[in-house]
Amino acid sequence: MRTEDYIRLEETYGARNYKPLDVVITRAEGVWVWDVEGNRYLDCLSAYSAVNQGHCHPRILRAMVGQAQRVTLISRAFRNDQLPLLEKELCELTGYEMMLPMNSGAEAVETALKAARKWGYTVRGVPADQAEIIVCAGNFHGRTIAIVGFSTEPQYREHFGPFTPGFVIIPYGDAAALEAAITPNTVAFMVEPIQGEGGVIVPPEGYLRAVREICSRHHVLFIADEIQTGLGRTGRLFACEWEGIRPDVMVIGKALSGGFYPVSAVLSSREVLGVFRPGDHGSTFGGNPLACAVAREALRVIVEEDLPRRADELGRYFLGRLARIESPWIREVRGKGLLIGVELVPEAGGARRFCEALKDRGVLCKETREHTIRFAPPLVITREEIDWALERIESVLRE
Ligand code: IF1
Repeated sequence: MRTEDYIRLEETYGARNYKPLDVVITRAEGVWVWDVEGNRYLDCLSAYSAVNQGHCHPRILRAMVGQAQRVTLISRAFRNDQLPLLEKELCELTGYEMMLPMNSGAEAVETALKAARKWGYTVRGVPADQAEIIVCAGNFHGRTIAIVGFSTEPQYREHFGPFTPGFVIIPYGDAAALEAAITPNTVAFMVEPIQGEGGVIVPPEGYLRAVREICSRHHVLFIADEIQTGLGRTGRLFACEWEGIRPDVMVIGKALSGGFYPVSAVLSSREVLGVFRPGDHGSTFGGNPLACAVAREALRVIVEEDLPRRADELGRYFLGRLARIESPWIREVRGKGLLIGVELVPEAGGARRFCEALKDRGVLCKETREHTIRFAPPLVITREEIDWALERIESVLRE
């Protein structure tokens, strides 16, 4: 079968909840992917930062196959020999006291929201069903009804109501707005250290330190959604490290499995995650031995291959080169580490056609918020591979 045959099948049988580029990937390794016609592309999206370790990393593959031959899933009705090891290793790596394993990022976000509400009622004494959680405009935290209910993107909300009450929206990057929005019923503030889907929006220097201080002073949980910015992407193990602050609750996912399996987790203190009693919360696949074995190896690869430092050094190089491109189309180049956005001027007619042109030259990337091209290659990329991509990016943006 050829590209158009696969596309026709998808158009016949698949719901149209995405508008993918017309490239049909059949194989991937490291930063490279191949389509069904044998064409090779450099992946500059990394499955939205889920393959920071590079596609099909051999060490994670070996861990997955080995575990899959022993036991994959037995539910949490019984214990297994992988979850306790992941819990210990992840808590030691991050410095948190406890973790709760889930599968998708949205499920981990929902878990963090439930923990914050129950902490508010049982520890802070907020009146029943009065808990408020503050979030930012331009947020992306997943696609469940509760989460899209506090999205500010009309398309994510339209025709999906009614929504969950108890969420307050403030502008992103404005610490004073957080101070002003806190009430005696506020239990938490949830924020992305950099807004990925919002268009790679980096908040003003000092913003995370300011909101950390405000949350501490008001005894409000500071929840960082590091599902996309975490695990090396921005040049530190976690993006919050750039401002030297520690969230009360941290949510991770995506690269936690290196792209092999949906694995997510909530990390926090005993005071917060200790509110869960047996039967309060769970999921069929959460914390299964296969997921845990994969996540343990995915974390080892991030640390042992020094991926955060690579993202820092190569990100500065990549961003610096992009910022020097002479092009009438570029409005702003921004980002941190290897999470980079090139915002185009409206006259450029939207980023999509530049992504199509880049695909034709062998570079796969994705537009975000219509006018921004996101560049987020796997953190194992080399400087030579960045140069290879830059040649093509410069030629497309100079046209
Ligand atoms: C889609 C966006 C990125 C996330 C943050 C939670 C989640 C995500 C910061 C939920 C997921 C994915 C979802 C995917 C596209 C992609 C995305 F464009 F949607 F926003 F990366 F920027 N918090 N982001 O980025 O995790 O449940 O998906 O595992 O839904 O189209 P998930």
